[in-house]
Amino acid sequence: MKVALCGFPGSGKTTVFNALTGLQAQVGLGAKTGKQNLGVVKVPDARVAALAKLYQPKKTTYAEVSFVDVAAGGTGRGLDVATIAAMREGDALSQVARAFVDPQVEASAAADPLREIRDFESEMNLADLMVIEKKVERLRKGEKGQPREQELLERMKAHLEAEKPLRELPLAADEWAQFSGYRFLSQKPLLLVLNVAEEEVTKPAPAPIAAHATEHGLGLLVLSGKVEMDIAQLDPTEQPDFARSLGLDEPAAGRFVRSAYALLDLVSFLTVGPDEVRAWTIRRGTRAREAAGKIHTDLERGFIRAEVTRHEDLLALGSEARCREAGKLRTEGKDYVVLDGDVMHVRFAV
Ligand SMILES: Nc1nc2c(ncn2[C@@H]2O[C@H](COP(=O)(O)OP(=O)(O)OP(=O)(O)O)[C@@H](O)[C@H]2O)c(=O)[nH]1
Ligand SMILES: [Mg+2]
Repeated sequence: MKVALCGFPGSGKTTVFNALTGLQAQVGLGAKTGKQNLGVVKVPDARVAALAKLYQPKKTTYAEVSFVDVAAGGTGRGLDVATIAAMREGDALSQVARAFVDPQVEASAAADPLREIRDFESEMNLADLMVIEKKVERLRKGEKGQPREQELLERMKAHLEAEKPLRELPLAADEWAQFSGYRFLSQKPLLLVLNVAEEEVTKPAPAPIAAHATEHGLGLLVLSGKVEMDIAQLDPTEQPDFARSLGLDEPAAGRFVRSAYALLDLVSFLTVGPDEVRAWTIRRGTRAREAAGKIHTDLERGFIRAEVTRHEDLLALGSEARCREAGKLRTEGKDYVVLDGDVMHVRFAV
């Protein structure tokens, strides 16, 4: 999964990027250089850690999320071509909105995050609208399109012109499917990050922003990029205690990744053995055969059955053999819907 961190210049994207990845990309320069930062983080997962303790495998592999810090290039508030292109690559977008005031930061006197959120949404709607208008124009002039393409695009156009993002346009899944190549920005899941001042980290989000997120089905996280960046630079073993000393339950990286998973409706299943204990990411509702394909295409093609245990049972009983004796190991067919935390062993023929 790839999350693109975006937002207006100086909102704290690079600071948040550093907080999430533990990297040390240079802050305060992005808008001038147009430089993008890339980083990968492991998804914290206590189940993987516990299973690794049980199996002592050669290798332990956590699920990963990659982040790209999309420097808001250009001059004004608008989105330039490179920024839009980088955002289109994301499976999800996360807009960092500035809620901190820092006298050292240029033009940082007043913060109006809700306005920033709305303005940025308008920019994303506009970027999609421009693409759609061009296509509609060509179709009107006689370019051959898919069946119903023009009709649906006209509906999207009207929707965007009413200043509503495409994720709020109720089209059927098969209607959306033919437009997947467009990678519309306003259709992507959006996680808002309210970048607050150091002394505000333990406060909930202001009511109007929380209401906005709820009303529009957006994720929302409150954090201080600066504080979290300090936490992320510490040794991992010291991070939880330091976070707690600041009144935080945990570092933001964990909260962020969980929110992104929830927003994208992602879950993890697990595989275990002496070689590797590993978490695999799938969309909720994925069936066993398709899930097996995540591990290897051979496992999908030659799928026979899946042997499934719950990680709780496996941890409590100590081995798959004991789970079998206790009736806790199920045999499931290709259409079994894999659940979060299932431990799966795929039987297949090559
Ligand atoms: N006080 C305070 N300052 C912050 C916080 N987050 C970022 N800043 C400061 O705000 C300035 C801009 O932060 P960046 O992380 O570079 O912002 P950006 O969104 O990446 O900016 P561009 O890449 O230029 O668009 C820097 O001087 C940061 O130190 C925060 O939580 N609190
Ligand atoms: Mg930056």
